[in-house]
Amino acid sequence: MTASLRLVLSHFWVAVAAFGIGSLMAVMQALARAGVQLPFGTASLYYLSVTAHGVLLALVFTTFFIMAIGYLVADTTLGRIAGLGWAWAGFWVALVGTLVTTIAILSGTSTVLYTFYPPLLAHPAFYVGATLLVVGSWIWCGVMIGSHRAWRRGNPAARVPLPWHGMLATVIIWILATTGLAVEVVILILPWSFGLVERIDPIIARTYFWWFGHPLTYFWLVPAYVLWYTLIPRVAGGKLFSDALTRVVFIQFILFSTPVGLHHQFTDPGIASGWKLVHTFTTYAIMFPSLVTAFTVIASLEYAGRARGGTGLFGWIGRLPWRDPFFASVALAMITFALGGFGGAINAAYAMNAMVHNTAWVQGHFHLTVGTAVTLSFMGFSYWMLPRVTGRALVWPRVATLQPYLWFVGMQFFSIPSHIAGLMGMPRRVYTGEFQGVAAAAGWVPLVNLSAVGGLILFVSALCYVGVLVGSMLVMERGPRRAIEYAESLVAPTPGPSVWDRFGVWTAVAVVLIVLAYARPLYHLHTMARFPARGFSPF
Ligand code: HAS
Ligand code: CU
Repeated sequence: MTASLRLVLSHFWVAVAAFGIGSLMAVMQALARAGVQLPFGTASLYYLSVTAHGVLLALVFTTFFIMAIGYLVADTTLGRIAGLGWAWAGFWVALVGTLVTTIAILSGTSTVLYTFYPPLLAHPAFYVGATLLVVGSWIWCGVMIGSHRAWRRGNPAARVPLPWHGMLATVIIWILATTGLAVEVVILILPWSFGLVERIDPIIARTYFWWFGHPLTYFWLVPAYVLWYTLIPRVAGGKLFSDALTRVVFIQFILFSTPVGLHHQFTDPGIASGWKLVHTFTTYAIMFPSLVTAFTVIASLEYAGRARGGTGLFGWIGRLPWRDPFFASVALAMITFALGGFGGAINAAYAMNAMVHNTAWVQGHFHLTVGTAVTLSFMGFSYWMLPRVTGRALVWPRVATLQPYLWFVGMQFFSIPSHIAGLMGMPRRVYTGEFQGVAAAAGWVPLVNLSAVGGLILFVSALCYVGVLVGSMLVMERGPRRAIEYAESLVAPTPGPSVWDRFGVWTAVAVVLIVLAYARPLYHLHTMARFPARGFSPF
């Protein structure tokens, strides 16, 4: 195996391990919330578990998986990863950070959930570890940009390969996003957690957090889109409908991912409502590339279905390779995302947000989006990638075929009742295990129980996923490696760099948009009389 592929696999296995542990926490939480008596059935252990679940899945699994995709795409499209030594350094820094944060959580001193909102106070090790994870990912960004530069020097007149175009957009989104996080953690949280300053301003901290938190979701989504656009049309037996539209989509994500974060703070005081409304509008702008994606990817699938003999208005759908685990994963992820995106539009509407904010609706929303649109795409990709990188076939192909369907069904059971319970007023992040038998919560109980059934199905699916991957490594012999090939475009891209390849210019425009969206509200927050809080931990 080449050195580059070893790097890809190392990131991949850390992601799978984080996924496995995070899933175990998830099923226990779903059962505990339904009032099933578990040995750890206390509120403090419940919140500890939710913290570990959120950090390991939303932050660790995604980041390591995306770094793996990035290196694989660099290796297979540019033919290089420039600076392997740096890449390994980044890997170890991120891994050590992950371990430090995980230990801090498991020690019971850092039950602050994955958003770590002050004044909830964690052990300093929690923040130091999280910082190292981000620093490791920055090194990844540096290696990715270095690889791009090296490739560009050797190929001044070439078009940026499409999968790489998407991954480079991911890198830029991540750098813009984590700037806000760096301000929050380095300037506000670390000095406070080490006791150097006594108080912290929760709203200012949250504002920097959501500068980071929203583009974080597109840092997850864009690599999934890279798989949808540049691999799935080929897996389905067709071609990508439009290379040009795809590039426009990736650039739009660079532009509009960040200046939207106030849509998480519609109910926060101290931010003028006019600015909140501005962020509603920019949020609707960032829905546009996803609508284009729905169009382009479905058009590509229709082309594939017809190439496979499908006729009539819908006859092509049945002809698609629904037994292929990668295809099925992405198709089910897309169907789920149609629902999740619809919910997102409701969240983003300034006035309607009041109906759903801080209710179980929100956890329903993000399990459809990051928990399925992204995660299920990554799972399917694992089945496609592992045999190609290791030369080992999948050990139980039928289990791999069934697994995405289980995830899909489990997630509908989990998420749809969560949405309904949210509309009925059930708060999010509340240990409902203690609500059983409470009259005011009576309406929620059947919905929480349905969610628990979903949690069990999801857990079986997660076991199948990890089992097939680990089993393939243990049982299957190494064979010849199959080539990694990307989808062709129906219309060949125009040769030579175009305006969509001008990443520097687009990044500069994105910075201007961030300044326009945030300068005034942040200036206002920093200059008005504030009443910062002492840190506390309820557990
Ligand atoms: Fe969100 C809260 C708005 C997308 C993740 N979101 C969250 C939180 C997370 C999250 C984690 O405006 C909770 C944060 C917390 O802990 O407090 N979200 C949106 C909007 C979109 C959106 C407008 N979210 C995502 C994605 C995520 C994600 C993607 C992760 C990956 N979200 C919000 C808002 C909140 C929020 C508010 C705050 C709520 C509150 O009050 O706290 C949009 O990007 C969605 C665009 C998507 C579409 C769908 C396109 C459909 C496609 C597939 C079509 C396929 C079909 C069938 C039809 C417009 C591409 C295929 C057919 C075949 C045959 C295969
Ligand atoms: Cu958001």
